[in-house]
Amino acid sequence: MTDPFEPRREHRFTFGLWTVGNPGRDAFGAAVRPTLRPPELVALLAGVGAYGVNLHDEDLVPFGAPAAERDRIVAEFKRALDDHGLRVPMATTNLFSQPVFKDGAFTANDPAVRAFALQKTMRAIELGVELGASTYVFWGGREGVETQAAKDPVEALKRFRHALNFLTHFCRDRGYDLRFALEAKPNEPRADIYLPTTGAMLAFIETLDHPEMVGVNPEVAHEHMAGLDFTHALAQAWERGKLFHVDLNDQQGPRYDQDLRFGSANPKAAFWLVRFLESVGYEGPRHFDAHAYRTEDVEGVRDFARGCMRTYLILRERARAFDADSEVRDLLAALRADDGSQSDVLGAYSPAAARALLGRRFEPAALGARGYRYERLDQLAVEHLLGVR
Ligand code: GLT
Ligand code: MN
Ligand code: MN
Repeated sequence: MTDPFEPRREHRFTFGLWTVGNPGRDAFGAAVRPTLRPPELVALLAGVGAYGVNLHDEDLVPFGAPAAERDRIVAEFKRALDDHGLRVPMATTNLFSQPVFKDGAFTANDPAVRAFALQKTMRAIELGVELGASTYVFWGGREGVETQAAKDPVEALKRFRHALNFLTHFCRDRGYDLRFALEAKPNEPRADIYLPTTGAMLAFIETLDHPEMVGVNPEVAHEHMAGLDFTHALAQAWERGKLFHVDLNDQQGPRYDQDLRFGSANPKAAFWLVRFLESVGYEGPRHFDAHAYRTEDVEGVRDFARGCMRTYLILRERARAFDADSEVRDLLAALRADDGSQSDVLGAYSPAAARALLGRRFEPAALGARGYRYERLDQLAVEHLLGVR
């Protein structure tokens, strides 16, 4: 019998080169795994059933590499992609590792740093387009401060807006069919990062020259670091047609960014978010921005990658079972019941509707006495999640 949770190409799962390629270096210790070369990472991902691989410019081409070396590396990488049938749906720029970006990139105080950040991003966009990417992610890791003395926060927003406008114009000039996806994070590596949540990004997008080109890339861990509900972030983005990409991983509460295996820390939150993505018909890539525990060798990295994808597929099946459960359906039908008696006042505003509403008598005590059966509904979700139903 075939395993229904075996990841396959058609599931469109993707990983960053920096995720499966993470050698386990952290703030307290050195690398614990060999650094695999990009073509080796392509082979590893193909071997576990992934659809694609995403990258920062520097994940592939070392910072400052001469043009001839860049071309050789890119050609070798493309051969590996072809040999293994992997795609590059998303690309991004590393604007955080080099010392030049220690004060940020697009929001840095030094105009030469801001200009260099734009140049580096234009070159990275060219690379992404060459590799066939259709989404370009912006994660402003160092776009923030440790002290409010450092930067005018209003000026910082203007600088960030200028950069994104410049880059959308650049893509249009070049005829690139690329959509930008902005990724929020509240802190780390800066003490406080600008536009710290998906909601903040969504408001900012509307102020751009080409808002239609720009959406979001919410990350589970980042919203959880801010103590927020991830599904709500997804929903707000989806409702505005702005869910261009998603970074799936996990996180234990509001602490440093853990980038844990998807669904490993908070499977219930993962259950709701998978149910959401599947029920609305999200068609973008399911990208895992996570890495294996530092205890793992390369085989453990494969376990990690398979685990992310399997858990997604298992939760998808669990969510379907929950929604097909007749008791769940009955409870939800009761919650959604509407006898139409308020439809005259709950439609669009009109002076007549306002007059009717001001004159209506309600029975708040009776309305307040109702039980909603959310306890039963949630227990049913838990039982589906735990596999006993
Ligand atoms: C970095 C960060 C991620 C971003 C990546 C894209 S790099 O690992 O923590 O959340 O998605 O720049
Ligand atoms: Mn993260
Ligand atoms: Mn991310």
